[in-house]
Amino acid sequence: MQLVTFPILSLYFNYIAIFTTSVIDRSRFALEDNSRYRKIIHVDMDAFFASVEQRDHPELRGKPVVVGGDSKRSVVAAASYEARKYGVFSALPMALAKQKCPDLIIVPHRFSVYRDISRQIRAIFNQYTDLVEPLSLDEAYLDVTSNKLNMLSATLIAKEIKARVRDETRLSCTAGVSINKFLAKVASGLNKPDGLTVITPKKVPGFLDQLSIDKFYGVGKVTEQKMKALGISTGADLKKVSLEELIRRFGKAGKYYYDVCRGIDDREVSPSRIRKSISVERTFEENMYDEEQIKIVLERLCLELHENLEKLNQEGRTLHLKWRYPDFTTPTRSHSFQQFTRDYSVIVATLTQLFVENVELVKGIRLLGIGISNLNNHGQLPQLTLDI
Ligand code: DCP
Ligand code: CA
Ligand code: CA
Repeated sequence: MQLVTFPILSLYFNYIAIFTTSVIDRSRFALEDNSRYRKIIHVDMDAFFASVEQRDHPELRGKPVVVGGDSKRSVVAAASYEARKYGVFSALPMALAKQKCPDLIIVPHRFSVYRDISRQIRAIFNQYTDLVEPLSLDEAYLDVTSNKLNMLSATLIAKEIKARVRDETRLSCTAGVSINKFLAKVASGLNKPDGLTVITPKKVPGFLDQLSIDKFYGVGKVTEQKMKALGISTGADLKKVSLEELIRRFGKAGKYYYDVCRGIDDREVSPSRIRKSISVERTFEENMYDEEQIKIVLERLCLELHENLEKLNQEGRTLHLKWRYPDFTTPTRSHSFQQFTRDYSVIVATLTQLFVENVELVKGIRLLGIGISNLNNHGQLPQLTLDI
């Protein structure tokens, strides 16, 4: 919400280093870091989908724009900074967004364009290091402790990356630089848009002590409320709670909270694991015999598969169908294409045909599953979950 106070900044290339104010400081960070600390950068594109639409449609620039559908059930996927001034944010129901901002311009998404830009920025990251871990289409962690250009200063790398992203995509991003993933991620959220925040090793304890609990990455709305009820509203408060109590109250995450408020986060920046296939399945409570009913389930599964492919920025060449008879035999059939696809209608048509041609419905079926393999791993993204 603090974003609203920085609308003008998006117009300029702004280097905001609230924790690193001099060149001397920065080089010291580099030296210190070189021997004792990792150098992690987190980069996140500003108002990603909305900025892309403003880039490609100049008439939308400076206007309140959202990307999303315009039906009753649609929600805002992305909001331009101009739209945010009206209290319009992502995940807000579109109807409500229109009430808040009557002049709102609603633009449909162009997912393939966003995916291409995602690849472009990843190619820029890869010029510095192979240790790039995308968290979603528009953000990634980079470990630049040792990097391809032998640069000592992570801050300088972040500045270069910001400039290259701007040159090559005509879009702005915000970066955070620090000694681990947690701090880099939090740092990149502080000065949006077009910001760069560096938390040097020396500044880490003071920074964490004053950091309000809702800014801690990994503390969601529910946990925030729970912590507030326990009198924890800053990092300093969190540090006073024992490990035992945190584990008792928050389970496994308790250890994570205990560590991160002390500046400890040993998670590696791990480039995406290569995924071989994506699948979804349903087991029925009772054996199913009715073709129309099963086709409804099949369509539902196809939609889930299609959505997973979009989420993971993936496409594949081979579709699989599997089904289980009451005697637990589980046949499978597959069909391959020349081209990669994640098209919903192609998925439905292909799997429906496999289903009609192969499944002996008179026997009844107790499970239906579908999947896709031979994935195009170029655009691969890891699962969009918080790995704590
Ligand atoms: N996105 C989406 N649905 C959501 C959240 C996000 O489709 N519920 C998409 C649209 C965003 C993109 O992912 O543009 C990146 O999400 P971010 O959370 O990084 O948000 P933005 O990039 O839009 O804004 P910010 O400048 O705050 O990062
Ligand atoms: Ca973003
Ligand atoms: Ca993001």
